[in-house]
This record gives sequence, structure tokens and C-alpha cells, in this order.
Amino acid sequence: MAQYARGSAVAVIRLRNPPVNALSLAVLQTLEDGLKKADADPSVKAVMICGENGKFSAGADIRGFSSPKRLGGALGPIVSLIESSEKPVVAAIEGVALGGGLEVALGCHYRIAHVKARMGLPEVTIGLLPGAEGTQRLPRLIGVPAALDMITTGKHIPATEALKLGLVDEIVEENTIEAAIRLANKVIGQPLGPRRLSLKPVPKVPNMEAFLDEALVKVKRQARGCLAPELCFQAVRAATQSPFAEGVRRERELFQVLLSSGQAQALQYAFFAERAVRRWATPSGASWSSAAPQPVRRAAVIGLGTMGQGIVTSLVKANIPLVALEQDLENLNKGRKAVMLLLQREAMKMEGGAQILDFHNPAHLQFTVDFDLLRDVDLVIEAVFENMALKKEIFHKLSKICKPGALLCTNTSALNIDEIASATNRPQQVIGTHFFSPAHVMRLLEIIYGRHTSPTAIATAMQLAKALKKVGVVVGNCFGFVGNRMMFPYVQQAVFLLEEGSRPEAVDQVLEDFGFKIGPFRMSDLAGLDVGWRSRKDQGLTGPSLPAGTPARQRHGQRYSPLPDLLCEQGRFGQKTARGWYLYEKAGGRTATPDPWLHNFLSQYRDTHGIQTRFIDQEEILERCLFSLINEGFAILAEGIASGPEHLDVIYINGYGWPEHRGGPMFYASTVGLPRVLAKLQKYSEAHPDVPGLRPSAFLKKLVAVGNPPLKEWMSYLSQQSSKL
Ligand code: 3H9
Repeated sequence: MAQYARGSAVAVIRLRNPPVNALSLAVLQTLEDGLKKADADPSVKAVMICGENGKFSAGADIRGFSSPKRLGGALGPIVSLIESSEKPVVAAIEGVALGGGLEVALGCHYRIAHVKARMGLPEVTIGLLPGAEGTQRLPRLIGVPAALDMITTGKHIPATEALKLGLVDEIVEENTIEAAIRLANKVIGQPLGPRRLSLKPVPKVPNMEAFLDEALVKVKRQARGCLAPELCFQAVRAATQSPFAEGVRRERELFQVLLSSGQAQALQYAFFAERAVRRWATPSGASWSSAAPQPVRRAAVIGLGTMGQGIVTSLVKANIPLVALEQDLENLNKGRKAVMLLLQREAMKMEGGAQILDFHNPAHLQFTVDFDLLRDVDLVIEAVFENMALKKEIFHKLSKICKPGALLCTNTSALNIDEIASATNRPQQVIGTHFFSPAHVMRLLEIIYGRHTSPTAIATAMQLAKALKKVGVVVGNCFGFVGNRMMFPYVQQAVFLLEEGSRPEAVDQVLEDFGFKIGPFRMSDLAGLDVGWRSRKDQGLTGPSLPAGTPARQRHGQRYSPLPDLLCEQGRFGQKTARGWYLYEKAGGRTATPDPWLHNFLSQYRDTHGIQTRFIDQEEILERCLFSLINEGFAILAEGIASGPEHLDVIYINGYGWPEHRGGPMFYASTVGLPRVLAKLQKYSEAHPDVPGLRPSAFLKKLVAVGNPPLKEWMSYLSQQSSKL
């Protein structure tokens, strides 16, 4: 709701809809009523609009878009009503003014912001465009290049930058409301024409058309199949080509296109999913609502390889003092150098970064080879390489050295948390924290609880994720946890497709066209083929421990492809060796070129194993890779490893480059329709009976049998007993 109050000559309209003053229909109605009341009251000479609880508004109520026409069409006319007021209207921006919230402020004649406020038009990130005339007013106020940047990226800008751009008239450090009322009193009687943005021309840019053409190329490149950025662009272009009213009509048309698109629904689902996973729960009844985190005043990171370096950088950026430990001086010095370089780069990206990231101060960041310095840290993150014996040795040591309350985290992508915890005297304080590389960039933190992990430990790890500005997702303990476990069948299918006749570049292309940032083979080259090779050797799937006489393409009665092993035996580890599934310009090079050697190698391989090369179309590539991944997702849900499909989707969007505008794999399955996913899996499974990953999961079958219910109801079809945890 909005609240109307009249003090002296200035009427105050306060937007009120906790927690972020989202503009629901009810809020808009009271805003309109307030404006009309102020207009009709002769003693009111000016109006000030602000938000309750130190936040202006986070924009239209996203949940309200399910009744499209009403909320979608209601805000624009109100913004016009504000602008056409004969009494000056001042926006007092505190906290956030985002989306429709900023559009309301743009309708005001003056904008005054608190120095800590943030502004933006983030509609593009939820698959929309600023549909309350924002695409027409913003370019008139701050010019086309800056407006285009804000609208097509959705970025939030701080008040100081807003002032520089001319988005706000003034910023204040103290009481914004009082300052806005002072300003409102001051401008009473001044002409409003020049303050009405709809009447202003769009500032000219030399060579506007050439500028826009170039900008469009960039927008399209970055959009990777997402519709909203390009439609945002078109709306801004309309502002440069047409009068205000016509531009608004175009904006409305484009808004409707986006509103009814599946992409907007997927992106809005992803928005709420990211928030839903904060409310974690485990099958044993522990949950976010009853568990409290422990404070982390000082942390430690063990191992300064690539992962450790990124984790240290993340902690420093979050202002958590820490000790970074390596096994010997040589590795310590190497690690220290790399960390310093990363931190310097990060500091350069931040305004005042060098002061904020006080990484030269040993009280904040201390490098050591001495385990004794870990005595009084509150939390340790072990990030040595994936070797169970080594990890257990370290955890055994930690449980002797660290203070009783310290949380012991292991950064692992697949290893058994319970086994690691068994090396300590405090398994309740052992937890998996699976970071994604580069750890200071990637948003995902998979948090894995073991059989004995306490609710406090989970809450503390979630709190850590928040402090590091990451998305923490709590999952159960199984090989590969959620993310990698779903990835295994996907990568396996990709390799099987090569055996049957495809090429790495063809498979990658299909998945990149689908929207993945990077296809499975480019990804494998980037990560290094040797990583998986080592793990397969440890599992006895290849290498010297493989029993003599094992068939080349079978393990434990199931289909197995030795292709990745054969590549590794040739020293083809990917980018690091300039050769993998592709060819690179040099060791460490990034430009992948299809490799005739590999094509030849694949043909010979097929000949050796009597495989008839066949043409595999895009549909089969996509379905076999994605549906096997999704199928594993259903198995994970049925086992209680994750508490809902949103968890899997948030993991895939934030850790595996899944295209957000497709809402994550489980949401995507719901849009494809579960009966279709099931039918296709059945078809492929019949063709490949020795591939368990294609055999439809019982849970998927059950959901189809009960009539393909909507995603939010899936979990209600799981009986409690089916959870293994
Ligand atoms: C729009 O404006 C369209 C117009 O151009 C045109 C219309 C015609 N609606 O994120 P948090 C909820 S489109 C409904 O945890 P933070 C959120 O779900 C809108 N609910 O806090 C959460 O609920 P819960 C364009 C919303 O401090 C709670 O508020 N605007 C909305 O980390 C707290 O949120 C945007 O896209 C909303 N608009 O971050 C802005 N916003 O507690 C979207 C939030 O039940 N919002 N909620 O989980 C954000 O970016 C962040 O929420 C914000 C706060 C930065 C505001």
C-alpha cells in the first residue's frame, strides 16, 4: 500500500509493501489516489514520494505478472500522471529504486538520493523490459549510450554514479526524506516544463545509427539466445526514432511480447528459485528456520592451487581475515604470488579497491606452512587436490589442532564427506563446500552435509556463502553430489555420440546453440582431461588396476567409452597441452580449432571396434545429453539428496553455465513436458540398453503416471520412505 500524509505544503506519499515495497496493484492504486488527493488539495503545493523502511521500491511485484494485462498496463499511466502533475513531485530515493520503482522516480520532476542508494532497470534479467515508459524517459535524461547500457544489462548503479550521469539531481549523506522535503519547498512555483522528461528531446550522439548498429551486435553477442536484451535495445532505438508517445506504444508492444514469452517465465522462476534455496532443509528435519550460524571471525585455507587461490581471494574480498597454508615453502611462495596477482586485479576492478582489500596487512591475510597457526580460526577450508588419503590425513591433523568449535570444510567435487569426517573427532563439524572454478568469480557454492553434520555447521556454511556473495545450495552426500552427478551422464552421452559418428565441434555447437556458455568438449579441454583420467584410474576403470581381459568398451556390464582415456594416453590433456578434443594455438591457448588428427582418430577407433558411423542429428544430440542429465536429476530428488527441483536448477544456472532463460534443467523438463522426456528416454534406452543413464528414473515415470503435475507439486509425490537419508 502507499500511505498519504500531508505536513506543511508538501504532501508525502510513502510506498509501503514490505520487504522491498514492490509495486503491486494495491500499491499503485493508493499511489494514484494520493496523487489525486494532493492535486485536489489547494493547501498542497508540492509532493514527495518515498518508500517505507529506507527502500524506495524494487519495482513491479514480479509475482503479479501472472495476471499480465492488469499489472503490466497499470504502471505506465501512473508514471505519466506523476509527470503531468501541476505541483512539483520529488522522489526521495533510499535503499533501492529498481525497475518500476526507478520508472516512478523518472516520472517525478526531481530526484534526490541517499549516497548509499542503488538504482537500475533490471527488468532484462527477469526477461522483460522497463515497461512503464522507462525505455523512453531514461535516454532523454542520461543519453542513449548510458541508458542503453543500463537497460540492456540491468546493472545496478550506485548513487554517486547516478549523480554523474544526471540520473539524480542531488545526493545526500544524511536524511534523504528531510532533504527531499526541503527541495520540494524550494521548487514550489518554478516552471515544471523543463523537468518533464517526456517533453525533452533525446540527446544527439554523433553518428547515432552507426553507434546503434554496433551496440546491437554487442547486445546480441552477449544475449546468447535470450530475447529480452534485444527487445530492450529495440525499445531504446524507438526512443531515438519516434516522438515520446509513439515510443511508448512501441515499448508496450515489445513488453507484451516478452511478458508472454516462456523466457520471462523461466527467468522469473530462476529469480524466486535462487531465493527459495536459502530456506534449506534436510530429510532429518534440520532447517534454516531453527539453525543459527556461528560467527566466522577468522578463517584458514589449506592448499594454494587454483581452487585455493580463488577461495582465498573470495575471503579477502569478503573482508574475512585469514591464514593461507601450504605444505612447503616452494608451494607457498608460488601460491602467494598467484593470490597477490588475483587480488591486485580484483582491487583494480573496485572503486577504492586497494584500500578496501587490505591484503598486504598480515592481520588480514597471513601465509604460512605452520599448521599451529590454525589453532584459533573459526573455520578451515581444505582445498588440496582430490585424494581421499591426503584429505583424511589433513582432517585428522585439523581435528587435533583446531579449537573445539571450528568448522572444518572440504572443497571436493565428488568425494565422500562421511569418510573424510571419519578421520576427525568431530564429524558434526565437517561439511563439504564445493567451490567452482574460478572460485572468486563463480557464484555457486554447493554445501554438502554428511551423516553427522550439525544444523549449525550447515547454517554457518550458508552464512559463509552469503558473505562471499555466492549462492549456497545445501545438498546431501553422494558421489558427485548434485552438480557433477548430473553432469556425468551428460558428458558420457556426449562421448558416446562421438563413438557413434558425431564430432566434438558438432556436439558443442548444438549445446552452445541451446544456450550453454560452453559445450562439453570445450569444457573438458578447459578443465583438463587429466582430472577425470586420474579419477577413473582411482576407481579402477582404466589404467594398471584394470583387470586383464576387461572388454575395451564395457565396465561392470555397462557401456564404457575409453575415448577420453586414449586421448590422455596420447598426452592430450586439453588447453594445457595445446591438444585435447580440439587443437589450440599453444599450450594454455584458448582458441579451439577442430582437429583433423582427432577426426581421423575417431574413424580408426570406430573401425577397430566395428562401429558403423552414422549421421546424428541435432535433436538426438540435444535430447540424449540433456534428458540423461535431467533423468539423473529425478533420481537425485527421489533419493532426497536435494530438497526440490529448484535446488538443481540453481546449481546448474550458477555453476554449470546452463542458460538462465531456460530456467534450469528441471524447469526445462517441465516446459518440454514430462511425458515427452519420458518417451524419448524410453526410445534411447531401448536403442542403448547397456546405458543405465538413459533408463527412465522411477520418479519421472511416477510423475508422468499421475498426470504430469506442475513443477512446484513434484515433491509432494514422493513418499517420505523413499528418502535414503
Ligand atoms: C518491473 O518493475 C517491470 C516494470 O518495468 C514495468 C511494469 C509494467 N517483486 O532479493 P531479496 C522479494 S519488473 C516481488 O532476498 P536482497 C524477494 O522474492 C521488477 N517480490 O533481498 C524476497 O522474498 P522472500 C524489476 C520481490 O536484499 C524479498 O523480496 N525489479 C521483488 O538480497 C527480499 O528480496 C527487479 O527485478 C519484486 N520486484 O535484494 C528487482 N523484489 O523473502 C528484483 C524482491 O519471500 N529484486 N522481492 O524470498 C532484487 O533485485 C532484489 O530483491 C533486491 C533486494 C536488490 C531488491
